Amino acid sequence: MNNRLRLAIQKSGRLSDDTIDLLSACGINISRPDRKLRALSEHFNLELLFLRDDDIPGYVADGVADAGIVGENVIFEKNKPVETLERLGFAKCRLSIALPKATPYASVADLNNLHIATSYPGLLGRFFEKNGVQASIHEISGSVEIAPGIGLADGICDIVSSGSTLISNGLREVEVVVQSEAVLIASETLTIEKRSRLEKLRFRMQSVLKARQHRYILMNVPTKSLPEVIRILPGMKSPTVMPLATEGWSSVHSVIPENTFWDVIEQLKGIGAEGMLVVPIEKMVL
Ligand code: PRT
Ligand code: ZN
Repeated sequence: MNNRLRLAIQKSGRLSDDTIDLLSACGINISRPDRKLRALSEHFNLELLFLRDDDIPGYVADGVADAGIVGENVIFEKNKPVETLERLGFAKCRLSIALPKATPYASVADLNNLHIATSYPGLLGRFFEKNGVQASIHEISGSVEIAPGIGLADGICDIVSSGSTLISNGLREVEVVVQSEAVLIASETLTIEKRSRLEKLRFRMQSVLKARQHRYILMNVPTKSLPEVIRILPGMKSPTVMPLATEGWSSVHSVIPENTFWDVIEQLKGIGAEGMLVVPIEKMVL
């Protein structure tokens, strides 16, 4: 019975929707009556614990949860002994130091003697130490970006995503302390049975994440252009090629990475590909 895997996820916040979507794409549907703090998923013999993100590394390190989904920024800050298994591709952001626009800044040495407000004292302290900066840290738990404006600090160290919060508070990003995204973490003391269940979950996640990074493409090309088409689709060992009823034309099917997608499409169009269809992929099992 106690092979049931306990996965800690954020109760409500920026990670919640993407986490639930990912689990659901992995065939794990969650019913959470009355927004309870625990829920079971019948399909995968999984128990979910809904927690504040800050508590997730500690719960996983202590073995109360077997695994968790949380932002790397929180893992680095808490500095708990957990194993990071997989980067999940959402909640991408960075922890950065920002100063009022008018404050001159050329290098980290300009941070000396400043007073910086942050909710990440651990990460910021380590950044200062690594860079030989002597600055003081003022720990606050929220609305960090207003600290310089109200005279509480000379600058801030906070999460940045689009950068618009900094701009609207008259701040300028001067140093990136760390890049972050949501990750799957595991306890270092899992039993063999739990480890094997977690590997199954991880395998499903990898199939979903791979699929999200690729597109399935179908097109008609002049048969004489096939060698060039195959050259343009370099990552693919063997695109599927089928003759069309119309003499001199072939249908080509292939899978291409999302990040090269538009370049590839333009090149294919350039050599006469027609009727291109681009289809999202649900799972990719390699
Ligand atoms: O209640 P709980 O403690 O669980 O949640 P929380 O309030 O501590 O965290 P939450 O839900 O706000 O964020 C959870 C995680 O999402 C963070 O730990 C990051 O890993 C990730 N993430 C991604 C972000 C952002 N993007 C983000 N933009 N976390 C916070 N922000 C905030 C940032 O603090 C700042 O106020 O958004 C503002 C900046 O956004 P831009 O787009 O204006 O730059
Ligand atoms: Zn939090």
